[in-house]
Amino acid sequence: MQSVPQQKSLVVGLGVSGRAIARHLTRLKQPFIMADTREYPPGLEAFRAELPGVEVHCGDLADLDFDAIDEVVLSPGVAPDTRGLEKMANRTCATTGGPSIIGEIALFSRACQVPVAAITGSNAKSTVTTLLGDMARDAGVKVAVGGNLGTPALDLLHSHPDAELFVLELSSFQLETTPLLGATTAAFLNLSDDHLDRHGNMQRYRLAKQAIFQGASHALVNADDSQTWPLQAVPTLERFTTQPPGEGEWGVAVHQAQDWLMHGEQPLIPCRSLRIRGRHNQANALAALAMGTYLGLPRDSMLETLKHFPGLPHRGEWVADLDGVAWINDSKGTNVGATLAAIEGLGPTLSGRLILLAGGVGKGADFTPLAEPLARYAREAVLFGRDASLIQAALGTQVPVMRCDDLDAAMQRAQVIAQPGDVVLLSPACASLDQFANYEARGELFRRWVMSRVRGQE
Ligand code: UMA
Ligand code: ADP
Repeated sequence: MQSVPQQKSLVVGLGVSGRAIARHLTRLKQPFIMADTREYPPGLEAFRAELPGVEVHCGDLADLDFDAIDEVVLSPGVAPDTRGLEKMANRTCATTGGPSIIGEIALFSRACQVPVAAITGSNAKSTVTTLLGDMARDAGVKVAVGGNLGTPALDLLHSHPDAELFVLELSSFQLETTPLLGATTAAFLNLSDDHLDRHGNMQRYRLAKQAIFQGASHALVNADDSQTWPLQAVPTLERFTTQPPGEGEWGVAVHQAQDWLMHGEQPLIPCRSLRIRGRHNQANALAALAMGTYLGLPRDSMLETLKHFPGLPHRGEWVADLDGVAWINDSKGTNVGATLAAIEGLGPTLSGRLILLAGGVGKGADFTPLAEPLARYAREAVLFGRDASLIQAALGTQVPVMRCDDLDAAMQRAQVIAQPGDVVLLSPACASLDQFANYEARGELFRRWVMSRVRGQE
């Protein structure tokens, strides 16, 4: 058994987040040891090179002497019920009086002195986080943007000592270990099946995300998705919707014979002035405008940023047209909610049919919601990857299905059956990790494949 001196923290996970936690505690001169449940974690050598004096434990956490540990700081990928941690689960931290198992964002909240805009949801977090960050920057605010997206929050704190605002994308894994975030403005954008392999059921997944409202001054929720509404009272509550808004709500309504983003009865901008497309992106724009308004950003400046915002790669990104067929990369569609938004956004605009490329790691999700919209719009669902059979079973007999070994084969199949006016959409409704390093690698393969055919035609 490894002995640990009194009042040490234990940091679990040698990845991006764990290294940011270790740097932060080093700066604070707070004693800690690192641990990773893998015997040979890939980040070990890099960690030792960066922080050579730090003790590292690799393997089963149950081998550690938890009597000498005051607080455990988990990386997001490490579940709080990991073997060994039960020894800490019901303990109170002697130093803080709070729970003895926390995460990186709890340390961030303790240290951060300036306003925080926090964004969660099953989908659209990165889009809204980036857009709000751009709006703040364009309005002249010294803003730092990161969290689950890009730079870890604790690294941002130190790389941006003069920041006037932090805009953070936060995952359910991060929020689950954040007892009191204290955001100035906190948005819960939407909830659909995701990460059920970690949280067990939708109720626990929702509860983890609800932690975003702890200590928030302003809560922004989705009027069309009651799962996002706070379970406790919040000082100021606002709502966005893709329907005509009620009083004080942010929504979409017809004005001068076209759809506009609205705040209550006030028209803000015609939807067709936005570069990002689809109802779901209108919701995203409204969320950023609502949060920006609460933060005091000037409206004209925010609308100007919004007009030019191109969206992020791998999120409904048009790659090219091949023989009259549009190929769209939505590789970040890693859950059913995102894929539904993509199908329902594209479906009504099609002159032909949709060919959906989907599959990978399903994370325990229910795929049946895809059946009805695919029956309406799809020429075929071309399925690949580990959980292709689960998707096929959920689609039933209403949707023609073809099974392929991998994405490359699925794209070849799509090219054979596509007709002018069709759209080939990669929106897998699954994580990529069975066949790719990450969703970016999956999207890059798609992009390369399409562009090689485009060049072949030149
Ligand atoms: N590890 C253990 N035991 C476990 C699980 C992991 O010891 O049971 C160790 C691994 O061996 C590895 C380390 O933990 O050494 C990895 O930690 P991690 O999985 O928390 O990953 P990080 O590299 O620290 O990245 C994390 C987030 N990863 C996850 O939530 C899985 C990153 O989000 C985030 O950008 C980063 O912190 C900085 O905040 C990624 C993600 O996929 C992009 N997020 C999910 C999503 O967006 O759907 C939630
Ligand atoms: P996140 O960071 O939550 O994963 P992203 O902005 O990266 O969010 O988008 C993830 C996926 O969700 C993409 O496939 C994107 O097209 C889709 N998406 C974007 N906005 C929405 C929305 N409002 N509702 C549902 N899906 C959305």
